[in-house]
Amino acid sequence: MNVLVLTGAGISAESGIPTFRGADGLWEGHRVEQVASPQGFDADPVLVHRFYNLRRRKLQDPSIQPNAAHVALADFERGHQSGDFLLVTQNIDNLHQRAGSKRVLPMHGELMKVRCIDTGELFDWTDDLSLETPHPADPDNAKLRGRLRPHVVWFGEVPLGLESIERAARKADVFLAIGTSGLVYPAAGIVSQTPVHCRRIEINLDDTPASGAFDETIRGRASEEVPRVLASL
Ligand code: BJW
Repeated sequence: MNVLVLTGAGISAESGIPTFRGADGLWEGHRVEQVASPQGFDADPVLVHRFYNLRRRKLQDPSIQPNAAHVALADFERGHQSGDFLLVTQNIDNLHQRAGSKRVLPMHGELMKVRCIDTGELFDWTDDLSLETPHPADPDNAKLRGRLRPHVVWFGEVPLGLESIERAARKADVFLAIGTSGLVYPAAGIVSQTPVHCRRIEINLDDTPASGAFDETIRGRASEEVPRVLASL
């Protein structure tokens, strides 16, 4: 049985990380596009750096920990011997990895990494980032200051690992979408790449625009429903 899982902000909500489009959506007063697009970054890099700095700091707060849904996915992967497994996450937090998941594909990037705007080189990162941050490759070079950006995929940019995702979708026997609003593409279109025989299961607090594409729609909290559904597979 080949299993493909897609997770979104809802799976981390119960770990204390706010969703994007919920009532308590991130960053009071700022639309997602304002802080998550190359145009937003060009228009106000200080604001965008601040947005990601706050999130990077919060992710390192000891109170933010993987919840039962993250742990259940990691446990399932460990015990899954009879087929392929891939966990595609739209989340830039590292909670799946911290829960012990190995085959994780963070299609919208990773908050704990930064990228050189000029070369694409990646660096692990725990600190704040600013227009003054020295470049780790050449810290004394003043021209390279401010040439780092968060390693995240903004609107209009191509998500990571799309070929691997499509390959996994085409051969999936089970597709599980957890805590995602189904509004952002291409993630929202993965369900339509799965074969006819695939069992498609959506776990979410509410209906989403994608719900109609699923065979089973389970309404409830990820921390309760994910362990239950995985145990039943
Ligand atoms: C719970 C829960 C609990 C809560 N238990 N559930 C018109 C039509 C189609 C597409 C487009 C279009 N116009 C433009 C586009 C493309 C655009 C797009 O999709 N826009 C739409 C908004 C219309 N997409 C792109 O630009 C993408 N790139 C692209 O298309 O490139 C072109 C290309 C593609 C393929 C090949 C070649 C070229 C890039 C998208 C990048 C998205 N980036 C962000 C920011 C990442 C960095 C960061 O985190 O800051 O990704 S935006 C933001 O949305 C973030 C998320 O990963 C993403 C999805 O959000 P998610 O995870 O679904 O969260 P929410 O908050 O929306 O939903 C949470 C859900 O959880 C809710 O449903 C709750 O009910 C539920 N929930 N608690 C269970 N306890």
